[in-house]
Amino acid sequence: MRLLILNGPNLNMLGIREPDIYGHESYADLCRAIEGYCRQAGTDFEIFQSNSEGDLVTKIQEAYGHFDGIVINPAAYTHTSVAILDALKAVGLPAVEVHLSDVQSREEFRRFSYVSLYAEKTVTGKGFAGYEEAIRYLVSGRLK
Ligand code: CA2
Repeated sequence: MRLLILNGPNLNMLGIREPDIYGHESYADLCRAIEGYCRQAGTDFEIFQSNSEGDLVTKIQEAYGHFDGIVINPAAYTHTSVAILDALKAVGLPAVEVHLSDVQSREEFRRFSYVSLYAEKTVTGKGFAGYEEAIRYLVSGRLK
């Protein structure tokens, strides 16, 4: 099994500001944690981060035939991107949406997610552990 882990805009800035919301750990720390979760779950993986909506769409398209599932934190594109939603629908791979923060308890504009219209599961407000839950779901729950 092979999972694609996608991270959207500004997640590469983790740990630099707003530690009260996103914690003190860096994006490199997040990647190390994801690597550990995937190893523990026994799955191959690739992590991709981009600040560009088009690059994320292209990466989702390229996942077709090469990956068995997608874990995606679309970051701000969560709330705006029909293009990412359409790309997920186009490839038809099982997908889990992850948010580090509890988006439901923040600003009104963070409450709606286009990606949630496709994702089988959404994990919010659990920090890095949300990625572990998503990976475990795809490896041992949804897929086998
Ligand atoms: O909670 C999440 O994981 C989010 O997807 C993070 C996004 C935000 O736009 C979503 O509404 C929820 C933001 C990504 C990181 O933003 C930073 C802001 C300041 C400092 C470092 C990162």
